[in-house]
Amino acid sequence: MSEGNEYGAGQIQVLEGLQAVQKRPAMYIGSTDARGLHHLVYEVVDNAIDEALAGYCDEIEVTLEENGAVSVTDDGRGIPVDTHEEYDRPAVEVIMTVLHAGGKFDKQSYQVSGGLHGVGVSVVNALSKWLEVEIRRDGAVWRHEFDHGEPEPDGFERARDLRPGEETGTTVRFWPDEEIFDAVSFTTETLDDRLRELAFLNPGVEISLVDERSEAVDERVHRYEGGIREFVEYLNESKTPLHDDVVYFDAEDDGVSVEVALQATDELQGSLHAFANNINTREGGTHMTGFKTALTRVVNDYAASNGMLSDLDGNLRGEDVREGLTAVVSVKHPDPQFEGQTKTKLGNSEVRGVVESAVHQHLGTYFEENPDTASAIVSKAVEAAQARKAAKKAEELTRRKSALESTALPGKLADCQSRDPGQSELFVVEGDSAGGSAKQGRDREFQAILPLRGKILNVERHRLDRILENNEIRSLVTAIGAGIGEEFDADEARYNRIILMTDADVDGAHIRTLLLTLLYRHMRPLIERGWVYAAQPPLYRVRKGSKTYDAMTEAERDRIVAEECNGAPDQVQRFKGLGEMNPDQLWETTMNPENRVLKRITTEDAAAADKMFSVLMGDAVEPRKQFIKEHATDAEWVDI
Ligand code: 0RA
Repeated sequence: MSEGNEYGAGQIQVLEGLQAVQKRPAMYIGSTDARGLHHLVYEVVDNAIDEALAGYCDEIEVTLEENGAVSVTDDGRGIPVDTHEEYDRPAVEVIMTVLHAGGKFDKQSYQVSGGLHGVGVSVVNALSKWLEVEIRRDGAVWRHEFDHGEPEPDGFERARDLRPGEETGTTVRFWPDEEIFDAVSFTTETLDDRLRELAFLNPGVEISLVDERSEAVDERVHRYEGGIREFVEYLNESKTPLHDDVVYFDAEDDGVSVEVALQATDELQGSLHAFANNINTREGGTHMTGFKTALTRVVNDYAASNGMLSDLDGNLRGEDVREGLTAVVSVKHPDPQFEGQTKTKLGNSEVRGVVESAVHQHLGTYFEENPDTASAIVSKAVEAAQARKAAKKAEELTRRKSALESTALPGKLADCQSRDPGQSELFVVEGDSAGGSAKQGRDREFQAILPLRGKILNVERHRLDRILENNEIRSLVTAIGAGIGEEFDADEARYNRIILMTDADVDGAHIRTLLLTLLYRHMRPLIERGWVYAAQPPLYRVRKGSKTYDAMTEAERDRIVAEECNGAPDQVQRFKGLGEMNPDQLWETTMNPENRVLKRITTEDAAAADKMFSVLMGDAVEPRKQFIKEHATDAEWVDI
């Protein structure tokens, strides 16, 4: 084929494959929002991790370039460049343009291929307006270029010889297509959380993130020789562990490898994280089930044979055993099956038994050999069971009085007229005065207002029975109408949008964090369904003649003053709180769906969110200070 416009049969097949991806990107990467965008990076990194798992790569660098590109460099073997027989094109071109082509090359190792990732780097190419690849292998540096997935006719070249001692590897540099994605700007924290996680899961591999987009170049390097042991230590940094050693073991059976690390803390929340082939299986699955079953059994066996169950009449439940326990379970499977809404639930049924017997055997042995650790973990579970029984008794006594049991809505709620949850929104408003303005300013057809007075209880530090004694929390729970904790059922929610409206100051941020902690810990499905939002009231109002402009940030205010008012505004007002706005202003700027900006709350990274809540809301003071210091510049808003 010498002419660029002559297509052979192979070429047509290629284009059809990539066009399918461009037409229905969500089928391949889940969505075209920020989450999908970040998956592009993960897909390329996963390919580099495959090289690491095969033993050929130990350094991966992700760079956010000033020019809008992301580049991923690894020191693996390099993508093959020899001619692919079937297509009569360089192998790199086939890998970049044929769906799932990567898997057809025999790489003889576990691959990160799964439901979520592993679609192949060709998908990244299909969704990029421009992609360049540089390959260092076979004694030379090779390059190729792609325009919206299509190979540039003269793009493939052998650029130069490799210098003596120069390492092999691959650099993939791509510009995501803004016609496809809602937005193409990457969030450093989101990438950093996932890269850190990958570094824990793949000990010895150095994974760094370089953000070159602003003057002060930001570089973060992750390398953990200790693997998931260090992951548990990291998760427990802001907590108080009940024993010094992190319990760790690994096993392999039936081609499935299992690794477990755990450590008990004095927290009320447990923090369990399960991975399959490096994929964070947030929805759990067979590995998680196997782990929980064996853990409960081993702890019960130990408690029984050491006479620790005598006061309890009954066994320890799973929830008792997991209270305050931080654990990471990581399995690798040659052919993982991912299920569930977000394809993050491991389905392979045989994994359950493999994990269960590995945990039963190894944790049992560990307990025998380390009685101090065993007794710390088991005593905590016994305490949890005792507290659970006490709480249950208290709950039964107060049940009839409990507002939760009655259908009466809280008196402070100004409900909306609509009874369709899909249409209805609940504004949870800081303070009675802002609540009053919101009630007057709202569209009562679909907007309900619940004013909360002062700060709600910090739920991170109390069990559910104490939490439910708090009036503000009870009002919120009844207004939403879907229960709380284990009983929570999102399908019962009376509103499919819960909008937290707090002042744009430190107190407001604190109240919002308290509310988010409650929702995250006890009504998490609301967040998972994308039903929780933060309202974004403006910070400034600028007036010039008869025109007014609202600004969300200082930068926006400065732009308005310069561009709209020629540097001479008649008035610049700073809104100190929601209460300062009259009902009309509040409606126009913050509540009216036509003008307002809402920020959807997500839990993209459960481990990071979990850690953030422990750090911000837990007992330990030092990590909180550290966190606030590190994030002082972007403390304005922390996405969970
Ligand atoms: C196909 C086959 C081999 C490696 C790769 C693809 C590969 C892909 C990417 C993507 C980013 N970095 C990568 N590194 C390698 C095996 C090569 C061999 O057998 O030598």
